[in-house]
Amino acid sequence: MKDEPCPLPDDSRSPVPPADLPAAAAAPERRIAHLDMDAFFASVELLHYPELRGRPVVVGGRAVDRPRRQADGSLHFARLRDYVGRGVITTSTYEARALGVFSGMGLMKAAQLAPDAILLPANFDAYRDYSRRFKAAVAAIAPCIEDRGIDEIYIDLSHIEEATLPLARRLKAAVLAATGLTCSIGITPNKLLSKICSDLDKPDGITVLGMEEVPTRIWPLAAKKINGIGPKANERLGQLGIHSIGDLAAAPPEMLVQHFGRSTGAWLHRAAHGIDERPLSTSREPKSISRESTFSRDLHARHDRAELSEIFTGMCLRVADDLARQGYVARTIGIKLRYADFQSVTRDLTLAVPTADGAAIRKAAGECLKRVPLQQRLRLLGVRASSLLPAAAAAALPAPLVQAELPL
Ligand code: DCP
Ligand code: MG
Repeated sequence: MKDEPCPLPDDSRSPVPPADLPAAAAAPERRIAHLDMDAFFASVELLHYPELRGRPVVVGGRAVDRPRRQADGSLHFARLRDYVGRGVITTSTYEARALGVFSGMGLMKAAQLAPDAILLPANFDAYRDYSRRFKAAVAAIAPCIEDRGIDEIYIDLSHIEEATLPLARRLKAAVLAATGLTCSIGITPNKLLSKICSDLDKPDGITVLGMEEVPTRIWPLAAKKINGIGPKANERLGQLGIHSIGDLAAAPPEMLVQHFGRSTGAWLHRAAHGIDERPLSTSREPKSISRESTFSRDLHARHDRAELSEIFTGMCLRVADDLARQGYVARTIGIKLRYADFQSVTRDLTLAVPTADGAAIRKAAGECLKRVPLQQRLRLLGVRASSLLPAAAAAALPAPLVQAELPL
């Protein structure tokens, strides 16, 4: 049974109002918050090692050594400069960021910028635990939540009768009481603007913004601050002389459509004007289940065939286990490869019959693998199951329907 705490969306209203209709006319203004934890993994580590507060600290992967207890009882923490390997930073404290060290950066490269920064291993169980705690604390005040991952949520505050600022402070206080951690909140009429705003006053910030403030407070920001404008789109916008969100808002929509296609072009135009009617998606159903692994050395499809094949099969079996444990079958199986030069490719295959079977997943993933170039060495391999269906619902599918879809 699924709890449905949010008001039901009105199906008669299209999620995207026609272009000639101002958004405000389509529906009453909503009040949506985006809440994002501050330096999340690193902040959880600081709860365990309070002696590190105020120091530059980075969290690496699982393979990084844990702090060692010394003879005098104190802990010995590893320094970035002593790290050798291919790990990357998952996150860093604000003190480390001041030295130029950010998420995604290779640990050895980071060591050149901040050799004395403390390096800690990631402890995902602890992060998941704190993630559950902060979400439960928010849900006790405002139950309509869209879970966006381990450290961020959207919250619909439209139906809560409390002024925005006191409510935002109450949410932050509840998160702090439940976890000892700070977060930053953006509150605006929609998800797009709130996501931008939660980042404007980090850490420990509250940013409230109305539509009338879009020109003054949003337009000066870089175009890539819009969630959905990735590095590639940003580069293409730059080539067109579009750097800020204001530049984008001023660009003729036809020009955007010409360069980015009809739907992306139209979306860019609307996003730049702060228009976003997407409802919160409050379902708890996962969209996909995946496993991936970065190798400790680059592997070659032919020379390291046995090793790769073992890893690949193991990954497929783990995806199958995850599906079975969570009670899903998947209709689409995909793979992801990253080559030695960091280029990535993905391929997927839609099955006639949804499955959670390890052998079937291995077979489908193998088919995908045949469709990618394998001359270069590989850094990373991943397997993903998507288009998920609850196993019980799939079992109830009428057999003729399933059979009719079997390939001949
Ligand atoms: N993360 C990761 N790899 C990345 C980026 C992030 O593993 N490339 C993890 C570590 C982060 C967490 O996800 O702690 C949340 O990501 P955020 O982007 O919200 O970053 P932080 O919470 O660390 O910092 P901020 O205060 O900027 O939100
Ligand atoms: Mg965060």
